[in-house]
Amino acid sequence: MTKSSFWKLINTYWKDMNNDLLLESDSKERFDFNKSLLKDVLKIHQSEKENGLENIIKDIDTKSLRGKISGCYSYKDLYFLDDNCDYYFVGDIHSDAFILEHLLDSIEFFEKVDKKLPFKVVFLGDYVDRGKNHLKTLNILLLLKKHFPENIYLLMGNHDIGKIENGEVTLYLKKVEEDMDYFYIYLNHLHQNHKDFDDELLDLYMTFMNTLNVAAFILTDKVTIKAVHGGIPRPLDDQFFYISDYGQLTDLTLDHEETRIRDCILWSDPSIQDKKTPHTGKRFKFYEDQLINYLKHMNIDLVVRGHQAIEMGHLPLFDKIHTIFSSGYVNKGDENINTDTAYDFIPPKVLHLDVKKGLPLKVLDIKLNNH
Ligand SMILES: [Mn+2]
Repeated sequence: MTKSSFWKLINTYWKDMNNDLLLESDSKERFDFNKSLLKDVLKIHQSEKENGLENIIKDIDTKSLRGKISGCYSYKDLYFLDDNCDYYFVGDIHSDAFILEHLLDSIEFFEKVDKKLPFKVVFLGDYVDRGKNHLKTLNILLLLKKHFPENIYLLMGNHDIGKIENGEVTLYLKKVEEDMDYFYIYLNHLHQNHKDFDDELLDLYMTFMNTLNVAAFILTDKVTIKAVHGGIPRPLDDQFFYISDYGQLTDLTLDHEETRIRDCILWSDPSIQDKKTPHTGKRFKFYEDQLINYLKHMNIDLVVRGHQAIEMGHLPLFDKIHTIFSSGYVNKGDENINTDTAYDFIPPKVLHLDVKKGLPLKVLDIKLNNH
């Protein structure tokens, strides 16, 4: 699929549409387009998961995987990607469809695809909530995964999971407001108010979001990276010996502070404070020595994550963890022309691993006419 046919298809359904407008208009064609895309991508995700690593995984050490896998594998909701190619990491998008077009331009996505250059784009989750274009954002991501399954990898963020049952919305967020800027509240509204937004479509959305993989281990010749939305599991006496299988990272069982281990890696944040504050719950802070112990335990070099709306769009800490945020302003002259974003104070960024050069990662701007 070419760049122009890609955007032509998106514009057929989504030109000038946003959360507010969709509520009033006839949308059967849009809903049907969504349905078929969701079905196609769920099939792709299913086939990735069937391509499992069960026979190869022995322990938690990434070293044991070297030379044994090739391409993309999935094991217990984790990706293992060992293609020795360039990687791009995209932080939180938050229903900002506008940024996706400029982001793909900034990394010359379609040009690279045309030239058959090997590369992968890893999205770190939080696709929905807050911004102005939930469904268009998801449509773009789904269309990308459908047509470029080996270039696009979609991880789960804490905003992406939720549940709607008999008209009741359950979110895993602190605040639940009756606000259309929350994706699941919006979905529930569509389901209850549009005859063409049927049970099947609602179920497809929930299945897609709730079955996304939770982290990706990227193994290139020079560097091993864990990509994830939040961070690391909760330290136990600053250590991680209780994690002895990769699968535990995505476990829904509780850790020693009564929190699902999966939720810890979706929510936790690095901290530069000297004094450790003991934290229970999902959004705990972890410190430099704990991060170093975790990297050693897993035999990885670096964590790349999103989750925090960093003022500059990018923040490296301890030389070992990068926070990246990818929604924000796109200026024309001095004026922001991105009306989809809820973060019009952030310069959005993307991270690039140039496989030939290795570290450090390069920080790319997302802006108008980047090339
Ligand atoms: Mn988040």
